[in-house]
Amino acid sequence: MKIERIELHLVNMPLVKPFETSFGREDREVHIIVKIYADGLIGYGESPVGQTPGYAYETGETAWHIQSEFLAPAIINREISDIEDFLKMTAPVRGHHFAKHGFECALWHLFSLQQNKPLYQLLGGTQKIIRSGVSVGIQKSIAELLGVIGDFLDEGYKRIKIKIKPGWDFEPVKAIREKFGDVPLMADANSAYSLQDISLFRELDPFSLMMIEQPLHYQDLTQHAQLQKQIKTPVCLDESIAGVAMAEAAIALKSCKIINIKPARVGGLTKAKQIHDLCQNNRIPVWCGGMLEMGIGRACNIALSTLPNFTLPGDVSSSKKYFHRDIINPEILFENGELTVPEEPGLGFIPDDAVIAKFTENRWVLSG
Ligand code: OSB
Ligand code: MG
Repeated sequence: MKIERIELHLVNMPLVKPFETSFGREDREVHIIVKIYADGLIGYGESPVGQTPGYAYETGETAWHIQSEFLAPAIINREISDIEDFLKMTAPVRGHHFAKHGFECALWHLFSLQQNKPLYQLLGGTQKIIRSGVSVGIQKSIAELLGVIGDFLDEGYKRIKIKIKPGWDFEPVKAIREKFGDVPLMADANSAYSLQDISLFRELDPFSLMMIEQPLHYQDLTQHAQLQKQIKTPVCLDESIAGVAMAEAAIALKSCKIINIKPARVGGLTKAKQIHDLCQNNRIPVWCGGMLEMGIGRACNIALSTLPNFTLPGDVSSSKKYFHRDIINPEILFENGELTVPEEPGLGFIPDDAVIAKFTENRWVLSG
């Protein structure tokens, strides 16, 4: 198909509740919605950038720059017959995975519409029902944390992930175990610790967490391998797996037993699927992480989660956990922690241009 028009929309939506991690607190999400027009069809993608370079180096401004100055000019007016073509045309741009993911998702969406198939089938997904947990940010007190977790358990979510940081780690985990028994529980440190904190990780071992996510430095693989040798809790990597090469290295070095796959972090669905396949061949279970996506990015995460090695509940969750009104119809709703994957061609959810327009604070267009 020939790429006729590309639009960027900077969409700014308040979160239902502020989300706090070891690297900061966000009360709104400002993401780039990408629209690509070809053959009378429109594909949508989302770049779920943070407002600070606290999780990844990209922000809305860096992604906008890369998309408007490099990615859009590389594909406008060009014939793209499959995703491989897009990856070749944009290979000269190194890194900037969130920026690339927004474009790649829009193209996957276009191909799924053109072939009249759901995106999950194009990806090779096999699971018809996917399961989700929730990621619970750092709260003001343990009492509040227990309240929030109780509400999510009542909604039926399949596992609880809490964010931890030094000073908010052992006590909250202990309190959750005391109040909720052996609920499936894990902790995400977002790189807040070092190997010097080994005594804390040993103290956490008896709580039988499903895993501890990204305890050490965001680029590290070797120290995670040393840590994994000394603790029983499985180490899961998030930030450190910035691409296929890092996943290969992590497996070779035994840096982790589980990998969190986020398409935005690894540069799109193609790379996400490659990491999935690699993990499957090495018997490393994976799950789909989240970046507080709006509906388009979330629909893309749902499609990815249907691949067979996504055996652990993800952070996908219902729209209403994040936003008062999502940008797609219908909104995403997990019931009892489960969602039946839609069979309609495309993303399975219809982007709502009126809602997108209402929250858009900047636009950019390139026409062929
Ligand atoms: O580390 O998984 C993470 C949110 C923003 C940045 C990083 C992370 C997260 C989450 C929330 O844990 C995932 C979600 O619910 O979308
Ligand atoms: Mg994480």
